[in-house]
Amino acid sequence: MRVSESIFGYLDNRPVKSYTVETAGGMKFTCIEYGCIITEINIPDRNGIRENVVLGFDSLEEYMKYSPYFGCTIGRNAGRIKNASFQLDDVVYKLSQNDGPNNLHSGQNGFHHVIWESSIEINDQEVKIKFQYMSQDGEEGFPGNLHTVVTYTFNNANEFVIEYNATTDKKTIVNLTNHSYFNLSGNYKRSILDHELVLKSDQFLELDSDLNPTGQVVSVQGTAFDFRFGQNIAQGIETGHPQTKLVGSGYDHPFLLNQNHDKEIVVMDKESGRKLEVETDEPSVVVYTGNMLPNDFQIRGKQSEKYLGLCLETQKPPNMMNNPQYSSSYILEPNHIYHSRTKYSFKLME
Ligand code: FUC
Repeated sequence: MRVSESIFGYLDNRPVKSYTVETAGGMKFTCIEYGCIITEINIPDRNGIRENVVLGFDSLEEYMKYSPYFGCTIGRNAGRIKNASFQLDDVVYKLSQNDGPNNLHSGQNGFHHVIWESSIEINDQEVKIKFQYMSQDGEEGFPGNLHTVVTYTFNNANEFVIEYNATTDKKTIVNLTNHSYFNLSGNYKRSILDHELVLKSDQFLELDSDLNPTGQVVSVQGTAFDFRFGQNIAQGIETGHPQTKLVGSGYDHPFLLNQNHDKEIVVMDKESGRKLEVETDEPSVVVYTGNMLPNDFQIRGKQSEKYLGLCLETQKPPNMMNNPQYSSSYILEPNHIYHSRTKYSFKLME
């Protein structure tokens, strides 16, 4: 395995480092200290042609100007919080309203928008890139000084693992994820509409018109949300299910996972033969099919457009800190550790 380090750009005169890891399996991965963003994942197709399978840019300026959360860590809380507020014990915490009346991905200056301190560890089998960030008590409205470590670990089998660890000095909520937009066609040649998705999920959460989960858990059986036996994204959208229409003809929904660490999320692109398996500790995955991707900028020479990327945000279902049935799972107390792990394995289809 080889690792190289360089300066990706400067933010307020501060250098932002990038790391590139090349594995013996042919994966070439680049990430940066700004937002822990994964800028590129290059993977061979069935003919051995190595191409990039995530949306990203080559400059910080573009990330600042356009990026709809490409490749970043989302925190302290992933997804929407209805009316941008939540209650812990007797205190109501007010967050910024950056998505109509709601809070989305923790506000303008969430974890995606800060510079993390990085270090690397290398041994024969693995490379680890570690990012750390100290979020101050009250930052973006959240209580507690929260110290977060995000670690990317690589091996030679084209697998990488994201681990999240966090500790606080005051009771708070934490729900972290990564917001990579995958497109297995390679260098964004095609949209993700003909990607096949397989999900070990019997239930999804219904959304309201602001795209917040209503709390209603719905069976996928016989609906556009049934990915248990595999379904192309386009096939599901074409059903015209009211919930797919609501989010702009696509998916932007939390699916409750039946199982963990057992190939619970699989995406395949038949034409390139690339396959991605995702395994996680988390109880759900928000499947977002890029329905709202703007089309007023270029992504490495390709015009951005709807359905160009597929996000698989492993996390606790959004907004459920406001639901008594789920709220305790979001809470992090002092002297406890938040820990969560998601593994991404790139393979070729048989
Ligand atoms: C996903 C979606 C949101 C939003 C964002 C950019 O996490 O759930 O609807 O568009 O990405």
